[in-house]
Order: sequence, then C-alpha cells, then structure tokens
Amino acid sequence: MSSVQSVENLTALDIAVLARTLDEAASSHREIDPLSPQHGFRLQQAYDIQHASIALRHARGEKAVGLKLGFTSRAKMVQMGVDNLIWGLLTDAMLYEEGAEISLGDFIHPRVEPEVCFLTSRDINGPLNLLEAAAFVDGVAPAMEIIDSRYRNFKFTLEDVVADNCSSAGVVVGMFSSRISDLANRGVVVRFNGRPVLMGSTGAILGNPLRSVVQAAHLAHRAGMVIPAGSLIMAGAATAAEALLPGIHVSTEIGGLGRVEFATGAQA
Ligand code: OOG
Ligand code: MG
Repeated sequence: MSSVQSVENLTALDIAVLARTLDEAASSHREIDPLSPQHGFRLQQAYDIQHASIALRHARGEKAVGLKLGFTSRAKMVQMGVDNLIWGLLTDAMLYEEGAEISLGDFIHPRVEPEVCFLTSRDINGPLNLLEAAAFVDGVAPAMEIIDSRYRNFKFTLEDVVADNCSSAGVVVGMFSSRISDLANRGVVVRFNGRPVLMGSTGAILGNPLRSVVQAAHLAHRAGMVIPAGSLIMAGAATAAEALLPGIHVSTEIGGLGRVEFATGAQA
C-alpha cells in the first residue's frame, strides 16, 4: 500500500507554499526532505509548483533565458532511478561565465554533467519534427550543467524533481557554432584537472541531441508556452553526473564542437 494518502489535492495555496519552500532551500543552500511523500502531488501539480517557484525568481528580477531537458539519456535515468523525460526553466541567475571560478558555497551538493546547448533563432510555438527543428536553431555549443537537488542525499521521486525545477542550479556554455547537422555521434569527455572522469557520446542524448529541441517544442506547446527566439535549450546530459570537488579545473570536450571549462573555488 502506498504511504501517499491522497493525490491531486493541493490547493493554489499549497502550491505557493511548496514553491516557496523549494525557492528558500535553493537560495539558502539548505537541503530539505522530499515533498511528495507528505503532500502527495502528481506530475501536473509538480509542474505547477515548478512554475510558481520560477515566478518567485522572476519577481526578484531574474530573466528567462531558456529551458533544460532532463533524463534524455539512459545513463541519467539509471543513475537517478527515474525514467521519464522532464523539463525545467532557466534564468540568467543560473548562467556562469565560461572559464570562471565557481564557488561551491553557492550550492548544497553540486554535480556536473556534460551537455549540448542549442540557441534558438526563431520563436517555437508548436510541435516540430527533427528536420524542422534544425531550421529553428542557429547555434550549438558544448556545455555543462551544474545540478544541485534541493532534496537530502539527492534522492527524489519524479514529481519531487520536477517541482524542484529538475535540480537546475548552473549552466556553463561554450562557444556557439553552426554545426547543427551530424550531432548524433560525437565523443564526450569530462575531465577533472585533466583526468577523464566521464566519457560518452552525444548519441546517448535521444540518439541525437537535436531531438531535445523536438521534445522541448512538444512540451512547451502542451504547456501553452512559446519558446522565444534567442532561447537556450539544454539537451540533457550525455553521461551520469559527477560530484564536484573544491579547487579543481573542470572541462568538457565534445568532438567537433570544442571545449567548455570552469574552475571550482578552493573552499568547499
Ligand atoms: C535531475 C536533472 C536531470 C539531465 O541532464 O538529465 C538532468 C537530476 O539528475 O537531479 O539535468
Ligand atoms: Mg542536465
């Protein structure tokens, strides 16, 4: 028998309270217990909580810069024990300068993962197929996402991670190029201080990371949202995520796309 007593019973007030709880955990860098076991919400309400927490960021002046997909690769699904594609919203406060030194004090238990980032060239306001998607992006870059679940021990249900904006915490994007075709099998290597710690292929991302643009178009359309021209779309990690350590140099190299890097501050 499930420990969840009832589902889809959240009021607008409950959604606002849970959004604020997650927002405060993120801004104070303090972990919390997962919310869904106690509050029993379903996926649609998890997205309502996510959107309410992003609205709090916008109210503080943060600007929308795009969106991210999660669990677009088997490696990630297996690592986190979740098997549905999910999406979250990015703001400018999550963008870190390429090459910067990032303080781990900004996070709870940050992990890094190698990604591909697309830049949209036109508004996307409906579903697209793979061929059409290429006409809506004019840049692709090697990228890294820093994820930082607000939940204790990085443990969550699908509903919890969606409410928590899919663990979004930081995005580092390398140089954009127009090499959008032929992304289906590029080697990916993440290095800590020059030592490879993660290796894979862009093919791990839905067979071709451009499919993440197709998925983003579909999800945004279903949610009644337009993805404006100039948005970033983070395609999802090609490998499992790796815990960040203090005082290291982190780089990701993607065949044909180049390298993206940052350092972590010496203090944990
Ligand atoms: C959820 C975020 C998943 C990805 O690239 O698959 C994600 C998590 O693993 O905490 O960002
Ligand atoms: Mg990710």
